[in-house]
Amino acid sequence: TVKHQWWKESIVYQIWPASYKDSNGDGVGDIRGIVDTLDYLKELGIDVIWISPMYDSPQDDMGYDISDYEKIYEKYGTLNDMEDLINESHKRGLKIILDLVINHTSNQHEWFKESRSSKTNPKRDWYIWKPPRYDENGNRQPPNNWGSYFSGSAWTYDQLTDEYYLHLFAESQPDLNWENKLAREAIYKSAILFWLQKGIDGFRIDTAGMYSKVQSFKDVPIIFPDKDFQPCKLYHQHGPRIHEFHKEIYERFIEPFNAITVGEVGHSTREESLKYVSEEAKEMNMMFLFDVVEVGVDSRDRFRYKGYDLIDFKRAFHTQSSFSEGTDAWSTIFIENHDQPRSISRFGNDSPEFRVQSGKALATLQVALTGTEFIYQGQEIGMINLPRSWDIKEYQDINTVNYFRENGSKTGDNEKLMDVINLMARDNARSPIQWNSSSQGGFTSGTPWTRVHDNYEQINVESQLHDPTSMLSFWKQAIRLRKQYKELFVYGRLEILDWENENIFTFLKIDERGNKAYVVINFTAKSVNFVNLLPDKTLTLILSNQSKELSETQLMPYESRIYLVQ
Ligand code: TEU
Repeated sequence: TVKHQWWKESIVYQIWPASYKDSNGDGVGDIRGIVDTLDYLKELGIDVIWISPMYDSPQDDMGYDISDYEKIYEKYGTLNDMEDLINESHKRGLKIILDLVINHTSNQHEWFKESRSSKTNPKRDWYIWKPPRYDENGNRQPPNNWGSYFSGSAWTYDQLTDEYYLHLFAESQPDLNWENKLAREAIYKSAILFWLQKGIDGFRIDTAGMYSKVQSFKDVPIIFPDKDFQPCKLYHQHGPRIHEFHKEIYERFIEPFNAITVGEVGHSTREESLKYVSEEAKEMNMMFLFDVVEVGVDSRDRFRYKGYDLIDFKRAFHTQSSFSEGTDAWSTIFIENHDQPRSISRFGNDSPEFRVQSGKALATLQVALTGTEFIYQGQEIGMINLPRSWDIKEYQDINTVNYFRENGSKTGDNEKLMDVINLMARDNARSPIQWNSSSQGGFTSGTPWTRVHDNYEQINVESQLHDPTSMLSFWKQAIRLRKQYKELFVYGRLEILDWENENIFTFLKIDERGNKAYVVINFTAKSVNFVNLLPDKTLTLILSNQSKELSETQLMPYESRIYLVQ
């Protein structure tokens, strides 16, 4: 039997502070803005709020480049505001988890400034420094062929000491050296203990599989012959000491504070996943796997898009949501976050005709699956990707900008590249939340740091709040239902009934007593034949995304239904 825990039943809502709500008119979202909307989140049915990095940072990677773990980025507010947010959340029974970004810091962090200052500085070894290699012509080259997630080499040369430092992400995000015990202790004290003592309830652990690098720092095998630098997961994902590090964090900090954690692990086999999240392993409570969000893409390069069909999609959900079945581990459910495009544009249909319908179908799927459910800001009102007509200049994410710089054609014909950028860029998730139909969608009274989507008059919170047929009302209803039937939806076993069907996704959720829910979703923009796969059972409808009477033989475009089976 699966052990019941409050965090398994919780709905977690992710906030990306820069684009959430601006309370002071400087064009950037802030912590006050979050405090002002806590009742809205409570009303939606949220239990836990995850705040993406709000720490002091030069914002090269939107706060995932931290220059001081114990300070707040000026434009977001102050430590006082954070304390208020924690208190005001707790008053409403909401928990707060923070992003724990400890694979790297910003190059503006004091630790790195010291580390780079000389080869003999006591903090030199807190980061990963290596001497250059020289090619046959005597030209200086990086220590190996590892590529950064944000294009180019994973190494940057520093003239001051004639060595390179490692950065799996941006040049301004040097990787910490987890082999160094003093560095680890400093991370624990500043990034973890400081915040637990302030009363937060846990962490989302960034890049949780990457801290332990294979220490030989050898070249990786060539995967993309057209590139100078190669994806190097082989030597940094699930490295030799990764589980030791997580056990240390859990035992010394997470468990004593009774906190919860969800690790961003991304890619791993079932066997590897269980090492992180089996209860017995005592490393983290849950993990994010990328099976669903990377369906149809090459996981080593998000802009190499291959496409997918509904069968791939089913397989991805099955892997992600049921890998823990029969074990003491736990899984998560999500289709959006700050690194992913909007789900309606990607997995549904963002045309005006089907946007709401397909959004509700996706919500139906989400609330019915096993695992802790995560929703990303704006998902609840059905926000969609940026308009295709926008110029590359509207894109601000370092991932997108660097990629375009490296891959944009010299002739200026970039239509194909822009198609895939428009489909997959992280910028799609980062446009400001549309609160109402006033100028700038009510996000700010000033000039927004990034452009507000043109559709804010059609898609915004205010217009949906009191409309019982809105996306937002549907999410509320769906969340209530998930909680009401938690044995089935949160804890139940998943059984897919139509693996081969390319149009419809049909599955059962089965609880420990054998009670069943029957879920049917049409994933196409056409009406399709509906064949009831349980003809001799009594079916009671408990959720539907249609306003008309339901047909017994047809499913409308993107129609979704959940029945209880008797
Ligand atoms: O992401 C790490 C990660 O593995 C990726 O999803 C990454 O964003 C993607 O490969 C880029 O194409 C985390 C954060 O979620 C992300 O926002 C940060 O940029 C990254 O770590 C660095 O801190």
